[in-house]
Formats: sequence, structure tokens, C-alpha cells
Amino acid sequence: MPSPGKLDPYNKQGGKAFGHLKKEQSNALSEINKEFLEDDNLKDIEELPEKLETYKEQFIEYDQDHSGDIDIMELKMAMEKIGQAKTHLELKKMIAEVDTTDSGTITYREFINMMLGTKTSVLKLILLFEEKAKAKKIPTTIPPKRDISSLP
Ligand SMILES: [Ca+2]
Repeated sequence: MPSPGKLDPYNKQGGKAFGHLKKEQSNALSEINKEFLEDDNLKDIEELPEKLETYKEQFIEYDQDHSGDIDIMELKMAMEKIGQAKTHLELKKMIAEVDTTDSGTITYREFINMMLGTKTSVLKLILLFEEKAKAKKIPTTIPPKRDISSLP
């Protein structure tokens, strides 16, 4: 029997505890999404539920340790992953643009406000660009379905 491991945010395999944390985080973000859905100021935004769902998925992907905010290291990794490596100073500036609470990190609310707001920021531009690039990359042929039994 493996000993109950300590929670390691860099363990991409994700132990049971880590998977649980991710689930909890997902639920917490869904609760915040509800608040945004009920916000009268946002009710004219097209496909708001779909957008919020997409932002939630993105945020969970970037917030690797599921702390509830994206810190500079997490942003660095996220940018490298999409081929947009940034310097420490650039990353700091990117966070400062959307960090309304001056915490030095990007919280989920700040992330949503950034994506839904009219203010332009470097991070938002990169993410919108990435979204478009992704949409273009969708293959025209449907890949063969894989199920668990086809895995080696
Ligand atoms: Ca984090």
C-alpha cells in the first residue's frame, strides 16, 4: 500500500486528495459563476453561461495548485504552454493590469471581470488570440473515438 502522500501541487498525476481538491475548486468557481449569471449588468452578454463555463475551465487549468488564484509562476507556466513565454517583469505587469485587489495574483473574480469587461489588457488579448487560434485548429475530420478499453 502506498503511504498517504503529502499534497504535491506539481504532481500532475494527481492523487486522490488532489483530485478532490480540484473538484472542490470547480464547485467553488461554479458558485461564483452563479453570482455573475445573476448580475444585471451582465445579462446582455451573449452566451454568458457558456462563456463562464469556458473561463472556469481555463482558470482551473492555470491555477495549478487550486489555491483560488493565479500567481506569477502559474501565469509563467500558462504562457509558456501556449508559446508566449514572458519575462518576470512582463508577467508582473500582466498581473497588475487585472489585479484590482493588489494581491499580486489573479483571483477568479478578477479573471472573469477581465474577460467580460471592456478594459483591454495584455493577458486578455493573449487569451482571446489563443481562443481564436484554437478554434481554427479544430480538425475537419472527427478523430476515432477512444474509450478506456482501447488504452494500452
Ligand atoms: Ca494558484
